[in-house]
Amino acid sequence: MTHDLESSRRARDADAPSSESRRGFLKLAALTGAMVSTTGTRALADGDIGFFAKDLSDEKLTGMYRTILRIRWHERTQADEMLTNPDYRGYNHFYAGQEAVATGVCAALRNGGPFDQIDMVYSSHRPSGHAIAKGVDIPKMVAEMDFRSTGMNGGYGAGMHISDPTVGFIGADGMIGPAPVIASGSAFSFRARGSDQVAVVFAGDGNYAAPHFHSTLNNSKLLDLPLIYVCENNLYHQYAHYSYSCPHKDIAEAAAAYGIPTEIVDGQDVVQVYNAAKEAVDRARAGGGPTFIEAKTYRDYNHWGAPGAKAGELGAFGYDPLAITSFRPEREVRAWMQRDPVDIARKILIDWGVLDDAGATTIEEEVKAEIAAAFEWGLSQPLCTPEDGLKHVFATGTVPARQFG
Ligand SMILES: Cc1ncc(C[n+]2csc(CCOP(=O)(O)OP(=O)(O)O)c2C)c(N)n1
Ligand SMILES: [Mg+2]
Repeated sequence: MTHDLESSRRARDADAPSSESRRGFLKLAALTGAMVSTTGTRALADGDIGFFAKDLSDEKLTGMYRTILRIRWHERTQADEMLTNPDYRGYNHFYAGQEAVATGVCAALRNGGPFDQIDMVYSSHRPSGHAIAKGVDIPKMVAEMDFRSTGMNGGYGAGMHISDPTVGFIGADGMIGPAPVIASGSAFSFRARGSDQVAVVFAGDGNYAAPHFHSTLNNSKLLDLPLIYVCENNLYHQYAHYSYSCPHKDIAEAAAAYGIPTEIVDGQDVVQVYNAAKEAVDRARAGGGPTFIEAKTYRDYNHWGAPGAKAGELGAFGYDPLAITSFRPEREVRAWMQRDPVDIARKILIDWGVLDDAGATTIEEEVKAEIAAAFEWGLSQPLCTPEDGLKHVFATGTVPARQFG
């Protein structure tokens, strides 16, 4: 091996230009490098934050920061409702900690316009971040999650079945496994119709062990579908570390085996996520087929609801009584919370001169007020009634379900 490297180095040196022409060669190489970076076709050197996000307008970058904050304050407010309000019926698998993933990906998508032109997002059982980043009406989502009849889905969807096709948020999915297959079906239809739309699926590390993961990647590669598979590797599925069910350290290795371009990103850094997503979207729109993005991330709360959390504070610590296999060490949770996606986005925007500290704080205050108003409106909406229970189905009668009045 060493010998091979040595001989190839000698061969390369023999071909190298002389020192005078080498300077010219280096100048040319530098110029070419500059051209490559200004055309924005690839990220800069390893460890650099990449080109695409640097090219964004201040307005777009500020919008991404606002989206991260909206998700964060939605989650925190909902957790507080669950902890303090006995009349609150809603629940969620909280997305706090992972905000930069949904925000960075959706910022690279087409989210507005006619239904047959916008990009489609398929979500999971942890959907509120994806929904907000795709642009759903937040007050209506709040109402929906509390089973209100004027909610986004008439109170029928609640936490795990929200959807809003008008912005391309095709919806949450309570089952672990199928969403990537359904998303690849959308991607197939885009290709069949000759549309340049892109389908995105967000799925956790837990999806690796489902057969759908493998058939989706295989088929989307065979058919060159415009599909972006975003694997949110937050290290755990429910209470089990992903190493219990996956032999790879990077799940992206498994996607690479299907011949799919892969990108591993720091899921706490919205700029890194955006850069990877933009490259994937450009590839898909141009007919270049699927991309697999693995975002390394972490959730601040426990798997479901707010056990271990305190009202008014971010995060959940200590033993989750629902845990059956393992639990997350408190030091691990605190270490990840040191790399908070809100703080990272704020710092980048201030470093880049997009915002100053006061401007960033003003946005945060505006978002807190917006989310407070969303909850005030959502939780004042009429509840579903037993008569609503069997609407839109063939059966008649009422449903004496516990969530009614
Ligand atoms: C088919 C199926 N099996 C089991 C479950 C129960 N379940 C809900 S969430 C979850 C773990 C999901 O983990 P992951 O995909 O890593 O997503 P995360 O919760 O970390 O966001 C499981 C097993 C389910 N919803 N569907
Ligand atoms: Mg997980």
